[in-house]
Amino acid sequence: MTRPHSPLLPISYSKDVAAAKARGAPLVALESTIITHGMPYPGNLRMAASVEEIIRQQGAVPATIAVIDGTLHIGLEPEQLAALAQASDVMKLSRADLAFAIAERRTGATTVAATMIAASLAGIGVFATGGIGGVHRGAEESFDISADLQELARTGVIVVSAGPKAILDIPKTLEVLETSGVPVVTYAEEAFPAFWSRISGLKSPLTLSSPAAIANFQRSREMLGIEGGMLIANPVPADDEIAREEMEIYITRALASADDEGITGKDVTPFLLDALFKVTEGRSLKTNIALVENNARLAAEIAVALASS
Ligand code: PSU
Ligand code: MN
Repeated sequence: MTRPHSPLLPISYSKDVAAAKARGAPLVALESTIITHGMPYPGNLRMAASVEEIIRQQGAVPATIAVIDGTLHIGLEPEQLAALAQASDVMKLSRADLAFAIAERRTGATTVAATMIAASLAGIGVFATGGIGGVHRGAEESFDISADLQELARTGVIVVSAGPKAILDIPKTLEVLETSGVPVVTYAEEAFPAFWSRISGLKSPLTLSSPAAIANFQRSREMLGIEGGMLIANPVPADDEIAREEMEIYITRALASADDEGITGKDVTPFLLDALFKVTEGRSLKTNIALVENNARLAAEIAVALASS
């Protein structure tokens, strides 16, 4: 389903994405905040390129989304991707400021929320990321709840993640998703994952064990006319995970330094990811890359299944 938008919108499709749309090939959207604010260079570029390649290997076409000099790009050419991965002064765009970057001709990377908006207006129904934003620990004081959650409630895109980032309050994140009517489906496991770890200690609200079953569930939602997105939680592969108890030690340290330095707002998530990269001496990044690759594969399989359903 394509969300209506004005023909005046400065939007540009990459060659591959335009060709895929013309022949009705399955497409998978990818965000860019993970590239510019979630990982250091050059690991970020290697991740972005390998994720695109994995999607192609499954018979789908990747569409990495970003705003470059005020134009909304659906799919980036390799040079654009390489430039974005090294650029400084890139905005982190969510629903609140996606249009600001376009109006002011800025360059900005799209978060889960902004990528969902862009994917939906480009007619792309499946999106792969690492982990969604959610309810931060201490949200009862800080009120820090990611706009990703509201976007899942309203925009009809299937988001494939490894669960909410474990730096968050996962029980509260699940409560908000349930309240907003967002289905949360763990892939092939009853246990709800926690990004770097396969297990969060919580049971998944729903479980489905094949891309075809996920496509079928989506079709049933459409038959009922239920709007909004769906969250797929795809546990990180066992060989790449960092066990929850161990990760919790690092997270506690990272949260303490964010607190010491008075980090707030949009800077919180990038700061914590970087702090974890340092305390784990790069292990958290290795796991992050592995889980995004794993999500890209599943997202492509879902896009292929939807195309034949
Ligand atoms: N997944 C990752 N790394 C990231 C993100 C997701 O593996 O950096 C980004 C996504 O763009 C997500 C954002 O939307 O983190 C959440 O930011 P916030 O908590 O400020 O809403
Ligand atoms: Mn926030």
